[in-house]
Amino acid sequence: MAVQRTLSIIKPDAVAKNVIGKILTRFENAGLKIVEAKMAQLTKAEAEGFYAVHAARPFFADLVKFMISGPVMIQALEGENAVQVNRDLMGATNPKEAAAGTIRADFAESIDANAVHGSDSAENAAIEIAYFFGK
Ligand code: IDP
Repeated sequence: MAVQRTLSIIKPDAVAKNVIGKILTRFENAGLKIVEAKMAQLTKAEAEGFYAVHAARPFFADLVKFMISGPVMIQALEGENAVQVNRDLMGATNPKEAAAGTIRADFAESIDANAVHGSDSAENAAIEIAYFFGK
């Protein structure tokens, strides 16, 4: 498996809990390098654009509202098989279904406030990294 990049967002709930460092440490311990990083307060338009694929879903408005409810930390992570490595670290979308020891099992409260975003494919990772880092 080649070296890949993936987009990670530490969502407002996890930033508010003051666990940015703990989450970044998990990435580093798994061999992922943080090659881009920034704090951001997303605008409604930025959050809607980022999650445009979910625009027709019933939870879309709540998702956007949550993502703009406070600052986030956005990173590009690089490493072997980075997309899947990050998805494995994150755990299932619903923290109640996330495997023990995953980020969502340890830091997330609910399917809405679930601590982290991670790209679900190399193709989407390239689009998402360009969306926030412009390259
Ligand atoms: P993922 O973040 O695990 O890739 P997606 O299906 O891409 O999950 O959904 C994007 C985000 O939308 C989730 O992380 C979660 O915050 C929110 N979401 C997904 N499904 C639901 C739902 O059924 N109710 C409320 N929020 C949801």
